[in-house]
Formats: sequence, structure tokens, C-alpha cells
Amino acid sequence: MPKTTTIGKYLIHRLEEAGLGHVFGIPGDYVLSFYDLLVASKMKVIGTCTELGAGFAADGYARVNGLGCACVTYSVGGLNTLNAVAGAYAEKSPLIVISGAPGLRERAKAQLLHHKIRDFHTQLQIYEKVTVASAALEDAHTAPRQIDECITECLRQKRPVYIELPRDMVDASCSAPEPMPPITGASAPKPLKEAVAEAAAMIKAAKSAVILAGVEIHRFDLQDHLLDLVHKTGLPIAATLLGKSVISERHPQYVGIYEGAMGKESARLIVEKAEAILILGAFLTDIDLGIYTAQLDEARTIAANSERVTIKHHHFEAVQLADFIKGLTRALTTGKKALKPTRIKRNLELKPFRPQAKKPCTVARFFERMNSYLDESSIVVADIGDSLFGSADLTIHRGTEFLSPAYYTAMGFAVPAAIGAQANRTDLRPIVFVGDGAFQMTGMELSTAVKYGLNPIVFVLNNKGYTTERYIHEGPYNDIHEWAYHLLPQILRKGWGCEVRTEGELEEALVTAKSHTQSFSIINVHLDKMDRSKALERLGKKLSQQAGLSK
Ligand SMILES: Cc1ncc(C[n+]2csc(CCOP(=O)(O)OP(=O)(O)O)c2C)c(N)n1
Ligand SMILES: [Mg+2]
Repeated sequence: MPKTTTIGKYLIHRLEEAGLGHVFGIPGDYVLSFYDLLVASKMKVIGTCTELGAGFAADGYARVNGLGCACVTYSVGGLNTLNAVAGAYAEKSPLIVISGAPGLRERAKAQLLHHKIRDFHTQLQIYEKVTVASAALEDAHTAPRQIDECITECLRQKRPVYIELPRDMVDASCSAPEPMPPITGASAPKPLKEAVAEAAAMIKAAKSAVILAGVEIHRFDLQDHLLDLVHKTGLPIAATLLGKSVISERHPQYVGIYEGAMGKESARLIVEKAEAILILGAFLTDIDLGIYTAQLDEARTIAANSERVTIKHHHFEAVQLADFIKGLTRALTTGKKALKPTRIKRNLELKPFRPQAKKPCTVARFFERMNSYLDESSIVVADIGDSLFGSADLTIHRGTEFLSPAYYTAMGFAVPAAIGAQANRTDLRPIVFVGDGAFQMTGMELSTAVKYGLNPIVFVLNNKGYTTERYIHEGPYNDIHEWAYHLLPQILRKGWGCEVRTEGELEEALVTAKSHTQSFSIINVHLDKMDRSKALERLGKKLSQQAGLSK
């Protein structure tokens, strides 16, 4: 490597070094020269239909691979991506957004350059609110450091960062990359020791204890540490909805999704009745807490996440989640009252599903059927609405193979996120559940699946509109124009589609979709407009009360 390089090449080097294999986006004149560098790199550029699609796809990619990247043009592209970036911020997904920008020299000559909003830094300022680091590479001396800082913060905090590259800086000369400093985060020894000792004493003294695991376990790559804790202590474990599948849902100690009164009663009782509740890697959102139907007694709670450890009513700062889990595993399995591994026999056989050929499809029966449709190669991607609530009861076979925007709840996530998820993991086949409303927002990204030879199986839960909202507050605004979703393969000139109304038709569609591996499948599942999962009904009532809309 020579001692100098260019800013564009420096950035490419760092992206490759961070392990990125794919970059999602749409070019524009302000970013075209950087696009040429991307095309010449080891990374593959995935051109999507919209920048929002690129953002969701890059987010899905990040959730599976540990880092994602979208590259777009100035403002018109950057702001199109913004909603997906906001979701990645809210749900802690490590995403790098690279945007082109007008050249510094042309800015000096003229003010009214196309795509400018207010001033040349407006997009940067907007992005500052939804990222943990942001930089405009306007000085060749500082650019390498700015790039390194952004990538480091993205990986350290698992949240989006923004890098803006004026087009005349792509070829500006800068210092060549040095070895990237390791991303460190050491716990302060005394708070760590104290927090571990206090948590261990509380759990050992309790007659019953339970673990509630959240999405950070996956984001920070702590699944092995969590499994070690679970195995060595024999503690039962539940997961939050956002963290669904952080542990294999077929694990004998796994008791289900906990989401207050919205979820299954069996999981609720185990969690809420425990004398010690160990919450690991969760940020408990209103949805995770079943819209505050959760009854988690703070006096019995130990909550550790990437930001702090909270025991009962006090906090410990500077304690790393990984260190806390490892320390606690040691402390719980040694000394007096050491916990021991337990052998739990759990019947992992699925209840056989017997389709009734003439029976109209319902959400509840649909998801019951889907349980045995999933296999080791499935990655479930659920959009919001009943696609998410209904799939909460699915049993995911391995860790991490369930993606959904369960906190930020942006409609339109699932189809593009599935494309992002499969881009680098062609061994996985996405099973996508998406509402008809959400599909109308980003469903055209199936075109991207065709373009790159990906083969998700997409189920459009066609309940003729915004059913989630119907349960909160009904009005004419919840009706949508009905599309013939299953005819999309004709427009896209590839793919297989069909519509189903009964359980018998669904069975036939499932077989064909699985065998149609060469491209996507889309199944238009007709449902009654007021049909819903139990979880949605309960959620709707609660949200309606909160919004002051219930009669
Ligand atoms: C981008 C976006 N716009 C609006 C909303 C508000 N919203 C929440 S649920 C919902 C309806 C979802 O409809 P659909 O995708 O058909 O799923 P269903 O509720 O029918 O299962 C809407 C509009 C949202 N969450 N995200
Ligand atoms: Mg709908």
C-alpha cells in the first residue's frame, strides 16, 4: 500500500476491511465517480428501486451480517433513505450511509445547485439526528480520521453513521490507511465486580429466577455467552419480541416471547412470577412491554444492556454487557447456593396441522400452518401489523433468523429487508410476511430480487386495508385499493404467484412456492378485513385507550 491514496479509495478499503460484501443504493451525478470505485471493488453493488428500499435492504443485511451500507446521491437520495436509517437507529442496527454531494469548487462558483435544500450542510445536519457519528469529507487531511471514527462508532454502538463525500473530493489525495485500531470497550473493574456480586446474590437468594433476553444479544454477538449462562445455570429464558430468536426457540429452556398481556399467558406467568428477573440486552419498548401491560416489579429486576446495568433502583455505568454476562455465569455457578444445569425435557414435536380444504384462511390458522413450513434454511422477515403479531408465535429454529422492525414499526420493511438478508446468505431462503398496506409501500423491490437472482417466498396478508388501525380506530382512511398482488410476476417477467382463499388452496400454493426456487414466489392470502390474531386484538384495544379513541 503506498503512503498516500485518495479519499474514495481509502473509504473503499475501510468498507472492504470491515467485511462488507454488498452495498445497496441508487446513484446520481453527485455520487457517480464513487460508484465507479464501488463497482471496481470487491463489493457488489445492489441497485434497488428506491433509496428507501436500499435503506431497508442495508438494514436487513446489517442485522444478518453485522454491518450494512447504503450509498446514495445528495438529498433526493439521502432523504429518501432517512426513514430506514431512523429505524436502524431506534433498533440498533449498524448501518453506514454514504452520500455524494456537490463538489467544494462548484459550491464556490454557484449557490443554486440542484438537490440543495437550504444550505450545503442541511442533509448533514438532518443526519446528525439519526446517527451516532457523521462527517462531511471536505478536508483531505482529516478525511481518513473522520472515516475511521464513523466506522468505529458504527461497529461499537451498533447504530447508523453518515459519511458525505463531495464529488470533487473522491480523487483528492490523502494518507494511506494504517491498521484500524481495535474497537475496545473495557469495563471498569470495581463497578463490574460489584454489579456481578450483587446480581448473583439476588438470583441465588430468589426461589425462582428467569432470563429475559433482548435484541442486543444478537447485535453484540453475545449468543454464545448467553447460551453458556443458560446451560450452566439451568435458568429458564424468555425473549422480547424485538429480540425474537436470539436463542433457538427449540431450546428446552426457552419459554417463549414475553410481551406482557399481549403475549402467551404461560411466558407471562414465568417471567412476572419470578423472584428475580434478569433482563439481558433489551431496551424494553412499549411493544415489548405489551403496551405497558407488563408487570415487571423493579425491585425484583436486574437489567443489563449496552448502556448500563440497573439493579433494582440503582445503576452501574462502565460495565460491558459481555463482561457482565461472563462474570455472572461464573458467580452463579460457584460458591454457596451455586446454580446447576438442569435437564428439561421439552416436547419439540409440532402439533400436527390438519388443513380443512374448504375452510377460508384466517390469520391464526395461517401462522399455525406456517410453523411446520419453516425449516433450517428459513429466515423469517415480518413486516408490521398482523404479519408481526401473528408471527410472534412461530417457532424459529435457529438463533437470529427472525427480522422485524418491532419497535420503530415502519411499514414496508419486510420485502427490501429480505433482499438485504439474502444477498450475502444465499443459503437462507426468506419467508416474508407482509400486510397488503405495507406491500404497497415497497413491494416493487421484488424487482431487485429478480435482478439479482434472489428467491424470497412472500405472503401478502391481504385483509383489504389497514387492519391494525381498524382495531385502534376505524374510518374510511383504513381502506386501500386492492391490487392483484399475485400477478406481479407478469409485470416483473419472473417469479411465481397465486391467490388463495381456503386452506386447501394454501396447501397447494405452499408446495409450489417451495419448489419454485429459481425466483421469488408471491402468495396473495385473502383474509377477512376484520380477521386478526389474538395479539392484535389485545394491542388494538390498548392503543385505542391510549390514544383516547375508545368508545
Ligand atoms: C411507514 C408507516 N406509515 C404509517 C404507519 C401507521 N400504521 C400502523 S399499522 C398501519 C396499517 C398496516 O396495514 P397492513 O400493512 O395492511 O397490515 P395489517 O394491519 O392490515 O395487518 C399503519 C398505516 C406506519 N406504522 N408506518
Ligand atoms: Mg392489511
